[in-house]
Amino acid sequence: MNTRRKFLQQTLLGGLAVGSADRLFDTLDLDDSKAPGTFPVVISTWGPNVKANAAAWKVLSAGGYALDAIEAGIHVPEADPEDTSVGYGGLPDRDGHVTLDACIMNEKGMAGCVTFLEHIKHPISVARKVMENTPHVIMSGDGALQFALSQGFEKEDLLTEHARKAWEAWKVESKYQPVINVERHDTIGMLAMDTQHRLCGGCSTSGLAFKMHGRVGDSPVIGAGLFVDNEVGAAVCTGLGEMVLRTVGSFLVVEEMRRGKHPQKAVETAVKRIVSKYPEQSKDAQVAFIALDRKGRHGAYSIHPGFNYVLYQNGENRVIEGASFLKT
Ligand code: SD4
Repeated sequence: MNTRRKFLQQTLLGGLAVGSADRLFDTLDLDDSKAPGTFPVVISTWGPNVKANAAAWKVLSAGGYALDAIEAGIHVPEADPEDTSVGYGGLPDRDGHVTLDACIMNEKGMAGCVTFLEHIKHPISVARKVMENTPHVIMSGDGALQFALSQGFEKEDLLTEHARKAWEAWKVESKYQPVINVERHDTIGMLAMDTQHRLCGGCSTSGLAFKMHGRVGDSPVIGAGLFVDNEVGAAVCTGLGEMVLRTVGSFLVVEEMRRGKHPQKAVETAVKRIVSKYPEQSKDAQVAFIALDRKGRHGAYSIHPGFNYVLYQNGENRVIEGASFLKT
C-alpha cells in the first residue's frame, strides 16, 4: 500500500474515531486537485434561471439563510407565466389540469414535499410549510391543497392562455414524446450554501407536459429529484423523472461525493448509471444533474448536449454550458 493511501486510511479511521463528519469528508477529499470553491454560492438548473439565482443571491449576500434564498429564488420561475415548466404558466396534464410537484430540504436533513398540487402558485413554499409545520414529509393532491389553504395560500387558476392553447394543440394528436432541450428552460432545481455554511436545496416543476392525470415525477421525491446532506453536499436534477426515480439519482450523487468524489465526477457517475441501465430510453430522453459540495465546488452533467445551468459565486452570476455523456 503506498504511503499516501495508508495516510488516507489512517486519517479516515481517525476521523471516524472522533465522529466528525466534516473531518471524514475532508480526509476523503484529499485526492482532489481542483481549487476549492467559495461560498456563499447558489447554483440552478437551466440558463433562464439566472433571475432566480439573482434573487437567491440577494438573500445570501446579505448574510441570509440558504433556505430563504432557495425559496426566494424558486419563486421567480414559479410566478413567471412565460416559464411553461414551473408554477403559474406551467403546461397542464392531458386533462388540462396544471398539477405541480416541489420539494425542499434543509441543512439539518429535514424535508418537505408536495405532489400533484393544483391551484397554488408557489408549491415550494407549501413544501416548506409541510417541513416546518407538520410531522410529515410529503403531502399530495387535494390534501396538499387543503393544507396550503389552511396555511393562508391563495387558490388561483394557473392555466394561462398560452398553456391552454398548447394543450389544445397537443390534443389534436394526443401523443407524448419527450423532447430534448428544445426550450432550454425547464424544471428549476436550486442548491445554495450560505455564509454560515448551511447547505439547502429545492426543486419545483409542473412536470412532464401533458402527462397522465395523477402522474408524479422525480422532482418532489427526496433522494430522486433532490438530496441534501450538509456534511457532504447536495444534488438536484431535471429531465425525464421516471429514469431518475428508478435510480434514486440525487442520492447517488451525494453518496458518490461522500465516498470522496468531486461533484463533477459524482454527477457523471449518476448519468452513466442511467445510461447503462436504460440505453434505449436514454437515446430520446434527457436527464441532467447539478451538484454542490460543502466546499462550494460544483459539477454538472447530462445525457445529451444542450443542458446549461447558472452559478452565482464570487459575486458573479454565470450561465455555463454543462458537459454531456453523448456529444451530439
Ligand atoms: C419530471 N423531472 O416531472 C421532471 C421534469 C423536468 O426538465 O425536470 N423537466 O419528470
